[in-house]
Amino acid sequence: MTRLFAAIGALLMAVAGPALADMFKIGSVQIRATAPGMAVTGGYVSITNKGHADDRLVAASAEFAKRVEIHEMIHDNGVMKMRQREGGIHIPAGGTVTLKPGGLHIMFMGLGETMVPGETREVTLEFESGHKVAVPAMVLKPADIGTKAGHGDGHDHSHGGHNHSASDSAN
Ligand SMILES: [Cu+2]
Repeated sequence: MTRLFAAIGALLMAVAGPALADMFKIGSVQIRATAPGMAVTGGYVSITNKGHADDRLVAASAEFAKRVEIHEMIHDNGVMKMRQREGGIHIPAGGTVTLKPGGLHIMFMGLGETMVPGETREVTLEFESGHKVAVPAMVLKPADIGTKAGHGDGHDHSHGGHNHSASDSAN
């Protein structure tokens, strides 16, 4: 029995370790800042599938939101509307999909706290292949969304030192 658990443990480590890092290249999630009391906001991220098989972003979750959905924008009689995207987002092998304002996005609903620019969070992305990836997220003013580290170039922009809001993150 012990041997079995050891074997499973080794297997899990193998799956969660370098193999996963090789599978995707994911930028930081950019979360749109909210005013106090707002219950909903959007998140944007660039995902590259480095694997040899197509995959699909099927779900996301975050501690700060009761419900997280994958949304798309549609034209409805000349009006842009958003709705939950059936079947998630297809990410072809070797391809990159960028979620950005006006297009595909992650919708965070039932926010338990205000999203203050400069703060960092974590968002977990779930793929059809079964991979779950926890991704760092940063809260940005709407004007800054897509301008920082949002173009899928994969560079690791770490914006440390921007957290001047520790005192007013009301929990
Ligand atoms: Cu939405």
